[in-house]
Amino acid sequence: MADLEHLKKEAAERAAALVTSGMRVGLGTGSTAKYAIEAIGRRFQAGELSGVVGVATSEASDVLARSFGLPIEALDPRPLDIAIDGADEIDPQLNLIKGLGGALLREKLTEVQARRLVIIADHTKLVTRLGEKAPLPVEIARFGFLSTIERLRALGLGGRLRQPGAQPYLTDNGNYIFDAQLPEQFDAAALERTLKGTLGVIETGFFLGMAERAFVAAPDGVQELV
Ligand code: ABF
Repeated sequence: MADLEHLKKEAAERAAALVTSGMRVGLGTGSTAKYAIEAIGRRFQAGELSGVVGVATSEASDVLARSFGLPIEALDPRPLDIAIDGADEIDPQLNLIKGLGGALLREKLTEVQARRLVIIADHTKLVTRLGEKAPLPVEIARFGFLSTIERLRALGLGGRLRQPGAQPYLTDNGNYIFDAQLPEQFDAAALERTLKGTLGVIETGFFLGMAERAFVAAPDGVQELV
């Protein structure tokens, strides 16, 4: 297993160990969250966990969890005991950029209802300020997307529509993603409010003040950040 994969798995297993019987668990998306789902799934199959219910943040995570026999329910207004997910950037206050995996809307809808949001990552995701390495994914409506992108550019945001091939990337919700380049200096909370007030914007990849803790794996061990 490549080094980074090993680190992701270590962080994921620390978080999966927090799941106990009877919990409603938000299941994240991405290559790190995949290890957490597998770890929870193995504990479930071994009979170590009973009565656990998962709420998946993507079709892919839904399929993976079900492959272990884990019961999956749709998101409803009840709180989740815990949600475990990866991130693209983690700042010192545990503010996050998420959404390079494309699941930001379902992740935010799910994780805002979690009593505890536990982030799992390898050390390359740590930054001193958001936007240092990753763009900010902004999910936008397909209808009129070029107009929405103009509105985003008028806010001073560079970046581009996510388009890995001939067609734009389509989210599980049938929307597009604009990967915005953040300026050097910005107020994340203010920018989040502005973006949420911009016509055509459905959700942003800012997860501010949501994470309770993060397990971040480096070659010298797993750090727990709170
Ligand atoms: C999800 O997966 C996303 O919010 C984030 O974009 C991505 C991180 O993926 P990985 O763990 O594969 O780097 O958590």
